[in-house]
Amino acid sequence: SEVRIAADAAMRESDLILFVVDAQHGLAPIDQELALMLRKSRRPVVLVVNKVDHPKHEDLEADFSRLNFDETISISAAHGRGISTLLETIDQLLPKESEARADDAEPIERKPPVALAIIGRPNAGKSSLINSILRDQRTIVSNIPGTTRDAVDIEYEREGQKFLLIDTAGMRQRSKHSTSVEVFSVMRAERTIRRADLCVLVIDVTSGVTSQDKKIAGLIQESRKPSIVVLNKWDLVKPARGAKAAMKELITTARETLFFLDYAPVLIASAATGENVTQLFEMISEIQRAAGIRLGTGVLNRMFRAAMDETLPPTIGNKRLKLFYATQSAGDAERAIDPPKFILFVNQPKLLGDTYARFLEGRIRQAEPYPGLPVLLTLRARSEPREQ
Ligand SMILES: Nc1nc2c(ncn2[C@@H]2O[C@H](COP(=O)(O)OP(=O)(O)OP(=O)(O)O)[C@@H](O)[C@H]2O)c(=O)[nH]1
Ligand SMILES: [Mg+2]
Repeated sequence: SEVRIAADAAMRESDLILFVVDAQHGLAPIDQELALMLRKSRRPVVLVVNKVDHPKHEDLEADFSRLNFDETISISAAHGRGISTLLETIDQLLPKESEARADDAEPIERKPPVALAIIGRPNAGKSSLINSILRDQRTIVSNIPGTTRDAVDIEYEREGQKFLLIDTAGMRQRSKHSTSVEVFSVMRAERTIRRADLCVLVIDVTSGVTSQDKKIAGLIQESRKPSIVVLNKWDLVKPARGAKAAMKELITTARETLFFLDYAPVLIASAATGENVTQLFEMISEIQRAAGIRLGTGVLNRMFRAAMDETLPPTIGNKRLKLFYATQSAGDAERAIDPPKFILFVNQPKLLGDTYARFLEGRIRQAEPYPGLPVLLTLRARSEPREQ
């Protein structure tokens, strides 16, 4: 009866049933019973006669013809006989993707998980921050062992949004005489940054922003990744009075030191007490929301034209950048957080220059601040439109 219950449950969930029987054993009463159930289920069935290890066993199949299934295939699971035929049959009988979908009561909303890379110097409190996040009650946790000894991916869900928290080993300075451990820790961090949707840079506020922190921030900026800076261990420096002002000052100093990562909001928190840890997720959803904001083509072109009239692009030789048309890219729906990307059709892309690129980026941010997000500019060469 256990077999019957299990088979019954499996049948109800299946689009196609592989009914496996044992050729060497021959037709058994349970086979006949199951065959009856399967017919009632009205699902497509392939009768798979297993253990036909040798062509001379093929007549064993005949025994099962009494079960009267249209599709019968003899195989040897142990030796791989008949498997490709079986696969072809499965492929033919399975409902196509679209039909299977129509069956579902409700289409599942596919919100891709946000990969959050937690990076920073050794001892900054990265693992503690993750622990503090997981301590929160609104969490569903499961552990996935990382590919390396000290990089761990943790699945985490909060208010319907899935996250992948990536804990990394502390990034040590790559010195002249760096050990292989140091080199690998940097390489690993770089790889982690690449697969992250958002980088959380954890800084130990008791030591302030060090040159090493700046290096890591530089890696994030160069990879043009969405980012948040967390000044951790606030509990150790929080004054009894004037906490708000102290907080403001620490944030201002950090922003000044990390001026090149100016799009990253700075949060002061304590992994130890849990203070402000919730705010991290408020920031993340704000960044996600901002990533969805698009500037209309009309607005964008008027804005660029005005900016370029006001501050002329630099000249290289006697050439000056000319903008013909700008548009915001449609974006990549597969990415959990997709930074805004603008395509500028110009006379010569190399005439832009870094300073002027930053100026244009600033103008975009005046129209739409895009907190936490890099603003990406892609320049494409177009020949001058000819006068009519
Ligand atoms: N007081 C205080 N201590 C903290 C806080 N966060 C972390 N610590 C302590 O700092 C030390 C380092 O914390 P970890 O979380 O292991 O740091 P980590 O960045 O993961 O370090 P590595 O994995 O070695 O790179 C531990 O002793 C923590 O208890 C905090 O917010 N406040
Ligand atoms: Mg750690």
